[in-house]
Amino acid sequence: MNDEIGKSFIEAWKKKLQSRSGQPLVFFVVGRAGWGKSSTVNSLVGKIVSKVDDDELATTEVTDFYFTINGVKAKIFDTPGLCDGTGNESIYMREIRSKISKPDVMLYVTRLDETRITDNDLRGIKILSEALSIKIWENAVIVFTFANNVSAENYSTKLKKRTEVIKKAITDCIKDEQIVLDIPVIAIDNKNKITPDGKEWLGEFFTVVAERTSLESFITFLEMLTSSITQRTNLSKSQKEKIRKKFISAVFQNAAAGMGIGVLIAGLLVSPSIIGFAGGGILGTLIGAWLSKDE
Ligand SMILES: Nc1nc2c(ncn2[C@@H]2O[C@H](COP(=O)(O)OP(=O)(O)OP(=O)(O)O)[C@@H](O)[C@H]2O)c(=O)[nH]1
Ligand SMILES: [Mg+2]
Repeated sequence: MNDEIGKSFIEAWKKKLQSRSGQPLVFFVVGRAGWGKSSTVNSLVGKIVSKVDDDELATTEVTDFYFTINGVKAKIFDTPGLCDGTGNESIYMREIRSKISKPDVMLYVTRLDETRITDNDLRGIKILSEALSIKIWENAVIVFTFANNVSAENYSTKLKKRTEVIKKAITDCIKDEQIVLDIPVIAIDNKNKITPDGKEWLGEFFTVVAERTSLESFITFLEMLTSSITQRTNLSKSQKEKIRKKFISAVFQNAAAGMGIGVLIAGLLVSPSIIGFAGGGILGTLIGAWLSKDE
């Protein structure tokens, strides 16, 4: 049987691995003090990498810190004070512009159990969009924390309303409806495995973040989090399918243009080189998780 697709996949992937060499994955986390930014990052990566505090800090500087998971280095940018109204606009602009390299993904963290949006939130959105360009929203996910503070009866209405409010604020600021329409929204609760609708949120959270992560960094993102996520939750068939598609696109990029993704998927799932991949290590883990046939 012809195994061209499988072989070229492995080859393209190995080339990608060599070219990336040590560049960290860049996460940018934005939101008000105490609204769960650090907890959200910890939930995503399955490890305490960011300090969770109950006290509010009053720094107004862009801070960054590094952590390593599964041999992959990541960098997180945090902007204390940005959405709290404590800082000076021009200082922020300068700080953000000079310190923040283009993030691979941005988490815009806000509480689900809040109702209004304040001038400080608007100001934060405006500063971000001006300092980093409105393109930053193309890699953004809106994360609603404290989901379980909302009752099961009110949950879906609340989620809908809160989404409208936040999206309207971003639209008013960046004046690009399509970009805002495309921003995925997820409700989570860092103190609970399930949200008030009774569903486990971690798999969906991972999937939406993965979908918004830049294509250049996507393989690195998977290398970092695949074993962690598959150990902590079961992804649904459709979540798995989304990751699989992006994984294949990230490996082949333009090389497989012209061949439909459906054809590639079908070929890869039955490819002897993929199925029998004996390299073990990270390649084996990713193939096992994303390129094995669903039961
Ligand atoms: N119930 C509940 N508590 C949360 C949730 N997320 C965070 N917390 C708690 O809220 C407090 C603040 O959380 P952090 O993750 O430190 O918030 P932060 O936005 O990083 O705060 P700063 O770093 O001070 O800006 C901690 O006591 C967390 O345990 C959540 O989803 N649900
Ligand atoms: Mg924090």
